[in-house]
Amino acid sequence: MIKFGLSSVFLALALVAPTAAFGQQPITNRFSADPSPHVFDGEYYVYATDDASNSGRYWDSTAWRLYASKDMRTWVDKGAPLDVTVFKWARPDAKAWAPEVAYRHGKYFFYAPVGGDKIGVAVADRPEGPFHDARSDALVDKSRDANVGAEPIDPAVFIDKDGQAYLFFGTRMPKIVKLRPDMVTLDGPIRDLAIEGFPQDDPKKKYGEAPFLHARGGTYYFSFSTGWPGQIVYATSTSPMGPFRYQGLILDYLSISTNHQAIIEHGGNTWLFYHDNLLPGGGSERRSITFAPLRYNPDGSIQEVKRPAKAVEHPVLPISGG
Ligand code: FUB
Repeated sequence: MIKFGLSSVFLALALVAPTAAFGQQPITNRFSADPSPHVFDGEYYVYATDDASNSGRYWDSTAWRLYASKDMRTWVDKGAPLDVTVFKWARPDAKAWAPEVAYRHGKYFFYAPVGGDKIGVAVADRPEGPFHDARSDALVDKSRDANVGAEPIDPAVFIDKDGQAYLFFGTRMPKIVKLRPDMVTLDGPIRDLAIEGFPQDDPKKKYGEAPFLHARGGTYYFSFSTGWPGQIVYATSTSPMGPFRYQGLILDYLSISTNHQAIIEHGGNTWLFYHDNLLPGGGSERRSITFAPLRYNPDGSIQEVKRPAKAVEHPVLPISGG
């Protein structure tokens, strides 16, 4: 029988503990939601809805939040890179919901749902800002544009390998519109995105919100939340414009009313970012961001991500101030 000394046991635990933490702990002890994760110049950035500054009764914060990390273990709170007052056309108390950021031509573009009926776009030279309004009006405006749906929120930008950029957004019906190379102008009509093949025996399997597109090989994966509460599910297509075919579950219902995901690939790894109820005092309006490895089967289908059964009891990662 091989005997291990206590010190070698501690050493072994120390070596495995950081990996085990992935997907089990919030990236910050500040309430935050709707992650928009990115890798810019080898550093990880997560733009977020700031649940810490809302009323606790509704998602009525008016600024977004940014967290950064060099190793995905220690995250730095970079403060508020943008607030709604940057958009002069917006009411100063307009709610700031799920953000998206895209990089192109040396600029960082911040797609900001403002007030539930408009999406603004701001631009900066650095990931942390300062961001300024890239237009003098909204990029998407329910009172101006056709076919924006009930709520033009939850923007997600995908830039294809041919350079074409697409903006996805919307609740209950996913919307897609091309962006011009300047990234701040719509190019053509806003269209409904078709998703076919939802299971006939499950009326809860439908599009709710949180659209997100990523590609792997020649396949486009469109993931989204099924509603309130929602599961994260996905559909696939051979084109970003669809039609997409329903495939299956990525992340099951949480204990809170919303579910919102984003997927990044870096260094050969794929990560699912989402929000959950992981912090003391948390709930549907006080969410927390975490992430987990996303794995594919040999046929390209996505394996379900199983969140820890008692995730809420996991300790909080250390955080340093920004
Ligand atoms: O954070 C406000 C809203 O909750 C987002 O826009 C939705 O995606 C949901 O997460």
